[in-house]
Amino acid sequence: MSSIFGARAQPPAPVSNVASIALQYVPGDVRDPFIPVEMVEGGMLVFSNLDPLDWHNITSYGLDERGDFLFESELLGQGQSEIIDGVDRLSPGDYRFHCRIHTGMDGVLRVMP
Ligand SMILES: [Cu+2]
Repeated sequence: MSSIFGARAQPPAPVSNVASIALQYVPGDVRDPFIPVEMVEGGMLVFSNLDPLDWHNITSYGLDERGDFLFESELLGQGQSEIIDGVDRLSPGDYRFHCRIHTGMDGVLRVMP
């Protein structure tokens, strides 16, 4: 079937979002009430820092076979957003992550098949 995008077009990757607000990830923070960040395998995840007071990022606890982080964002200031590198390569499962500069900012990303 042809489309306006042409025969070789891929459907757009589903986009999920996670924000940081008041030193917590929303959603995804490990504290009660725990609601993981959910994304579809192969999709995109956008991180937005909505915290007026601090810079934040997202870094996986897990490492790949080369010793690199499975996924990581840049450090973002207030109002900045970024597509997180590496999440599109994750297999289904739960992945813990944290902020590089704030101990206690911990979250979980859930990749769904
Ligand atoms: Cu932080």
